[in-house]
Amino acid sequence: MFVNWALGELNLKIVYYGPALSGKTTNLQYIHAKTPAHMRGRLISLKTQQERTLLFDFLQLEMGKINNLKPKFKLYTVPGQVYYAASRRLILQGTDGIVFVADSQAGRMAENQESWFTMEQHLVELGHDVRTFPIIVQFNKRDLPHVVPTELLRRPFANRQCFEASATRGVGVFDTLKAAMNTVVARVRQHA
Ligand SMILES: Nc1nc2c(ncn2[C@@H]2O[C@H](COP(=O)(O)OP(=O)(O)OP(=O)(O)O)[C@@H](O)[C@H]2O)c(=O)[nH]1
Ligand SMILES: [Mg+2]
Repeated sequence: MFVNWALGELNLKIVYYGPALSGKTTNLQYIHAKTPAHMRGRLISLKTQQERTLLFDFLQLEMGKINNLKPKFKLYTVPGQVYYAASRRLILQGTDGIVFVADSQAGRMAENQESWFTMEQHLVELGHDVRTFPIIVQFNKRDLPHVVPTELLRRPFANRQCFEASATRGVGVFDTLKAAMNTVVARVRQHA
C-alpha cells in the first residue's frame, strides 16, 4: 500500500499468481474489456511472440472513495512458466493481496501445487504471514472437460475464499476481483 497524500490517492497492489497457462492474463483482459474506460488505464502486456507473459501484465483501476482517499488498484500478473521464478518474486514485492489462479484440469494438479508452494516461499521471504495474507483462490477453466470437482479442489483451502471461473467466457472473473479488492481494503482499514 502507498498513500500519496498530496494527490489524495491510495495505491493498492493485487497480483494474479499461478502456474503457466492457468488464465491469469485472460482474467486481466476480460476486466479491461468490461470496465468503463474512465475507470481503467491501458492494459500493458509484456509478452513473448507466443502470447505468453514474459514479465507481467499491468492494469490500473480507479474506484469510489475510501476515507476521502481515491483508491487505485494496480493489478499485475506474473509469468507462470517455471524459469521465470525471479520475476515472480520481484512482482510479489509490495503486494497487498493475491489472486491465485489455479487450472481446474485434472492433469494440472502438480503444477498448481508447485506454484502455490513457491508462492508461499516467496511470501515468507518477503516477511509476510501466509496464514493471514489476503489470498483469493480461483479455480479457472471450469468450461473444459476433465476438470477436478470443485469440492476436491477446495479442500486444502478451508479458510480461504474460492471462486469457480471460466476466464475466457468471463464467468467468475469479477466475483474473484471484487473479493480480492474487498479483502485488501478491509485489511488496510484494519491497519489504518
Ligand atoms: N477453455 C478455457 N481456456 C482458457 C480459460 N482461461 C484461459 N484460457 C486459455 O488458456 C490459455 C492461456 O491463458 P493465459 O491467460 O495466457 O494464461 P497465463 O496464466 O497468463 O499464462 P502465462 O502467462 O504463461 O503464465 C489461452 O489460450 C487462453 O485462451 C478458461 O477459463 N477456459
Ligand atoms: Mg500470462
